[in-house]
Amino acid sequence: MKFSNRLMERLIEARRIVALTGAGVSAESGVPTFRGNDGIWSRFKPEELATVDAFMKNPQLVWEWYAHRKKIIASIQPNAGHVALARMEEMFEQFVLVTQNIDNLHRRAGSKTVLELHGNIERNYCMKCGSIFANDEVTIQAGAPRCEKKYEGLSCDGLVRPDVAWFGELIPEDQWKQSARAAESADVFLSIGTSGVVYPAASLPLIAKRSGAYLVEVNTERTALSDLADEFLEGASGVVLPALCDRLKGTIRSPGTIV
Ligand code: BJW
Ligand code: ZN
Repeated sequence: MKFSNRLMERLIEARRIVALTGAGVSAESGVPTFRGNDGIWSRFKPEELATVDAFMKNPQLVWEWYAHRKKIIASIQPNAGHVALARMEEMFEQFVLVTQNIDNLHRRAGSKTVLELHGNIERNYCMKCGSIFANDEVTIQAGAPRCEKKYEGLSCDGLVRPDVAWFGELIPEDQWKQSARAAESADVFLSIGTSGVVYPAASLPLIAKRSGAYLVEVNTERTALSDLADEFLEGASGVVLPALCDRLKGTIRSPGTIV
């Protein structure tokens, strides 16, 4: 795969890289994307599964959906795209990975600086007392799991929910602030495998571009961002990213050092 001289120059000169990832990066691991013909939202209505109102109305249904997805995600592995991003982190002085994905595959692939905008499917929390629970601490029962923490001898009994961001909910403030700050100071911003329609995540490439970053998109299809991007790299992230990594290897000797 060929990469432009301009892209290679910008990457070699870059000190700060930000990569924003979406569901497309996990597609090659077997996690379905949300939009498009085979996407989750072609079969399920987001307002029936991914809002707090939907959860309060039918916690059992929403939990069944999450239990199914938790099972799929626990049984799959990071793919070559995840691994390439973890390798890239080692090559640059600062490499911030911002993900909309909740599947934890970036960390499992070895990425260290990961900001999670939409939460993590491996965590759950009590809506009453805020206690955090790992998946193996949650018992899925009729209705929905209940918090078993004891306060002054009495069980909390609050509803436990997955620690993910649903539509209409604020995304985690600390993750957002760090992401926006990283986007503002990025030399190169990579938008990978996301349709770029969900805000505020979708504003990160715009913030980066406005602040002078070189904007690169990796996607199997063009998106609303493509015309604004300085480069559109068409293809699967599991193919494009390892190729880019190989091209960078031998060009960048140690973080920030041009060979
Ligand atoms: C490949 C590939 C391969 C395939 N290689 N590529 C401004 C304007 C309009 C609306 C809003 C706005 N600001 C806020 C809103 C409301 C809303 C929103 O954005 N709505 C729009 C959809 C219209 N946003 C929110 O509600 C957010 N909260 C918020 O803003 O709080 C403030 C607020 C509060 C109250 C009222 C109003 C504002 C929260 C958003 C939470 C999103 N949650 C979900 C579910 C997470 C939990 C779960 O999974 O169970 O997050 S929805 C879903 O979409 C999921 C994803 O992270 C997110 C983004 O999807 P993504 O990753 O882009 O996936 P796809 O499927 O869309 O795209 C995949 C791409 O990959 C495609 O382009 C393919 O071509 C490509 N691809 N294979 C490379 N191998
Ligand atoms: Zn509780």
